[in-house]
Amino acid sequence: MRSYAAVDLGASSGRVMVGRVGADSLELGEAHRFPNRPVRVPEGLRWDALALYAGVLDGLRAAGQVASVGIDSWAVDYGLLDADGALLGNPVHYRDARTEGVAEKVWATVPAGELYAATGIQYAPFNTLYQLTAARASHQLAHAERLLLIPDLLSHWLTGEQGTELTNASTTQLIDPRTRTWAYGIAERLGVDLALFAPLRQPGDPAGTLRPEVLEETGLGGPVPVTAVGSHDTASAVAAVPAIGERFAYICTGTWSLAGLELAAPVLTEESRAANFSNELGLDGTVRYLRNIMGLWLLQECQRAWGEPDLGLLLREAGAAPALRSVVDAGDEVFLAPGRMPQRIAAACRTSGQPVPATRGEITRCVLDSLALAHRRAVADAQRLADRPVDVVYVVGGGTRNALLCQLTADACGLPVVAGAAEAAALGNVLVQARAHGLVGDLAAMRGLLTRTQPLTRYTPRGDAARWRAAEARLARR
Ligand code: ADP
Ligand code: LRH
Repeated sequence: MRSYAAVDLGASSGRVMVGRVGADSLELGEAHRFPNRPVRVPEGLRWDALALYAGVLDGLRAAGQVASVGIDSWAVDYGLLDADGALLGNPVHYRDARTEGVAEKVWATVPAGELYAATGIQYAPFNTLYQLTAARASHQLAHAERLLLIPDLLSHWLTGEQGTELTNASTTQLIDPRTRTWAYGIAERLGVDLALFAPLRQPGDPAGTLRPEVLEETGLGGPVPVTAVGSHDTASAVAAVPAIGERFAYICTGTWSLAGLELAAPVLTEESRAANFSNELGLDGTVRYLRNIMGLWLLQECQRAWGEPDLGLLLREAGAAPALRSVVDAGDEVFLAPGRMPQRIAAACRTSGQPVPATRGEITRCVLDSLALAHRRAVADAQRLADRPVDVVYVVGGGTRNALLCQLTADACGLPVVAGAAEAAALGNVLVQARAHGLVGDLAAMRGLLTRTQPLTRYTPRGDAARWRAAEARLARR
């Protein structure tokens, strides 16, 4: 048995998990969890990078002696370092308003169709490319010598080494998914200096060892290697989908829902662009062909607006509320920014001519029905666009703890749902480290180990397909 520490930073919380891996065993335990709270300062919405790093150090201390450490986090965001290696300001949050209207400026130089054909990444205002364009005239970018994506930044602070891990790099919209390296031509035309980025790293590559000061602060005995993992949390989570064979779709449900397929090659058609699917890079040459859906963010923001009532109670009220009464488009950018979420949901229902949910239970039900509907659309569209039929939908991430959401997803998709690990990203993170140390085989072997060791819950679709079709039609008519 060997122990690995998985640092997994989600948009709502950070955690340090410890995975114990044996010849045919895999156990995961939580060493430390801490909130990840964005901070609004006069210049905008920022991540508290130092609080995250402090949480990581606390977590490593709590984890105890491990064979290696791996880090994954949410995508697209980055920290800038100056020539002395100092962080230039707090990393900008992807929900910050600075990217409003920026994509159109980028498309004036490289038309959206051409950009998609070269990078395979769906339009989202916060893609790193648009963030860099928004920051072009900023003092910080002018003084930056290095750009490190969030997991690479934390890895740098732990080790002193720098790299750009590939799966997360693919979310910058500056990677060509066919060559799996930088889209040099796109970067040049858009004036992005690729020298800002440290050399690319693959999942499984060594990423240095914990610095002596880190060992001292965490009480660990050195040397402790840091191993590059699929540092995009969704890459790690998809690696930990307990699937057998190829005919499956996955939905990673947390702050976001990422719904799609695992493919051997990207789909770069115009139809795919119009349907807003991304070709993010996964482990072992795979492509994560998926759509970003607003996810449980919608509920998190309602909970915040309501003063954080008990989630179990809310879900029970939602379970008792009328089904499919009103639905909103859970992919709609209007829900991206924080604040006033219950009102925004009510407004969307009102303008689409549906009953306006009033109670907390009704609003929660509207969110869950809308998410399930968005899952249905993504799973159906992905199959059509990639010409890959599926028999089952695997759900992983924090949303697996929400049985109502899983059941509604099965109902909406008309397919069995198998709910895997709530902490799938941490499991994928651990497995890639274990593999780099020779303990596990290829992706199929990793998934085999998961199916033998992790509890799975199965949800069978209840045959109300017509109601979901009708709800879908209601949204399409908007
Ligand atoms: P992220 O990694 O993006 O921060 P997670 O994968 O941790 O998100 O998922 C967080 C979400 O999981 C919460 O917002 C909540 O909706 C859901 N969740 C967590 N715990 C529970 C629970 N006990 N019951 C129902 N839902 C839960
Ligand atoms: C989920 C996630 C998702 C990205 C978003 C910014 O945590 O990494 O895959 O699109 O955050």
